[in-house]
Amino acid sequence: MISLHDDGPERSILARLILPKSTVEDDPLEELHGLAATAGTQVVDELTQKRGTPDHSTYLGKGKVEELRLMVEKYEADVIFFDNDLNPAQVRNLETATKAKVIDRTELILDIFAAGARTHESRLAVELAQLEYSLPRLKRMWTHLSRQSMGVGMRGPGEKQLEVDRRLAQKRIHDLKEELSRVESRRERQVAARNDVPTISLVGYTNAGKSTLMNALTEAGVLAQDKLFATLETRTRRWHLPNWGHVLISDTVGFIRDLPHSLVASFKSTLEETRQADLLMHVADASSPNVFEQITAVYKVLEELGVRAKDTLLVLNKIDAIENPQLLNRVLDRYPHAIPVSAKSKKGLQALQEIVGEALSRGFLDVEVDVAHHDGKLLSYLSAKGKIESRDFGDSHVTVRVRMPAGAMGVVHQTALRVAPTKLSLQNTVPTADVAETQEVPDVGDEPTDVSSTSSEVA
Ligand SMILES: Nc1nc2c(ncn2[C@@H]2O[C@H](COP(=O)(O)OP(=O)(O)OP(=O)(O)O)[C@@H](O)[C@H]2O)c(=O)[nH]1
Ligand SMILES: [Mg+2]
Repeated sequence: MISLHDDGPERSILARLILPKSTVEDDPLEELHGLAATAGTQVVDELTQKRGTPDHSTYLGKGKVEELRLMVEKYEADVIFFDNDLNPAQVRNLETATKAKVIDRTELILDIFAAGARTHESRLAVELAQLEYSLPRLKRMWTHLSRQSMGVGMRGPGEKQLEVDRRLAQKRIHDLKEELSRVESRRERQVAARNDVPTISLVGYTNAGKSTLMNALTEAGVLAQDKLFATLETRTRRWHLPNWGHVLISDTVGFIRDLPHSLVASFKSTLEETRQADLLMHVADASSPNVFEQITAVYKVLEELGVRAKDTLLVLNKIDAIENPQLLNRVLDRYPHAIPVSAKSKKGLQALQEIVGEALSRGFLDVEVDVAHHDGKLLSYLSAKGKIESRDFGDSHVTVRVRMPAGAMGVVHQTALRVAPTKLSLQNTVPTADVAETQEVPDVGDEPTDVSSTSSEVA
């Protein structure tokens, strides 16, 4: 955001209307505070109000609007951020009453995304979401103007201009959608073509520590920051899982509650890795007082994205920052299979690796396949779909030891001379995650290789 003060950043005031159905966190403005800071403003004051329904013209009640006006005056504030979504008339009325710019939750999130988008793909996605957000507002503003200042049949210049703007916006939305759908199908094909290695995708609430965990596991050097939406693109790295071999792990954009629908939709291509991943690692910030709401919000976004029925591991991060062990127990009571870790101190990472290996094994089989020498087709199928561990050439056939995705076995059975479980298969003993024990990670990953990113990052 542009600073209007010579002496520092824009000054903001936070406001939230708490409606009867909303979950009220311990600090109802904590998240908005983070968003306001990420947008580069300095928060100078805040206000909440509980009400049965929003006021239809000013969203908050009259008394609270007057309080806001006084706050703006006192601190020379530039902008008021609302944690709610407001309609255009409410925004306008509040701006008139308080003499400050009024920005609702969706607009603030879009602004942060716009400021952070670095790749061609994420820029397209944000522009589309922003246009879709403002188009109905243009339209409503237009109806409002024509009703108030112009009689029937009169076409003032203001109205004409708005109509032109609206048409331009619609055309641009159309073009952006076309371009994004091209990017989407290209990405879909790219990701699908990599079906030889299992893929794991990190998902989670923004600021939960996904990038930090990715770095801890693979030495990837992905940017991790104490700000919301530090990551807006997808980066995929090779990860060497002891007892398993190479897998691909990707880190992507974080989620937030009530994420604007248009934004979710336009980030589909960025989230393609997630949509096609074999396993999701859902990273949650166990030290946050809102951990339950955040976990729920992430599952909701995954559903909106159409990512269902997938093996998901819940990883409870930041256990080093939990002062009261009761808090962690509270989360573990509800999610007994969750894996407590600290990406920062690397506690619990060893156990995490073993559990990931175990989860991947569920979909894979270690088999010994006898293939006739002339059956080149099956031989290449095995190396395309599976991970070959050894080949023994006999007189009449080759014996291949291979780890295959269970779903690819049908084809193997059609022409193989013999298929049997591999003797001496890898052990899948999974020790329980012990929070109290510090576990250093030996040999995590090899050279960090950026095998794919949604597009190159700007240095
Ligand atoms: N105390 C503690 N802090 C952590 C841990 N993991 C991450 N953090 C901090 O949490 C903040 C956010 O970390 P990121 O890795 O950027 O989080 P993210 O989930 O990638 O966030 P976005 O990309 O913004 O969605 C940073 O300040 C990290 O240093 C942890 O295990 N313990
Ligand atoms: Mg990140």
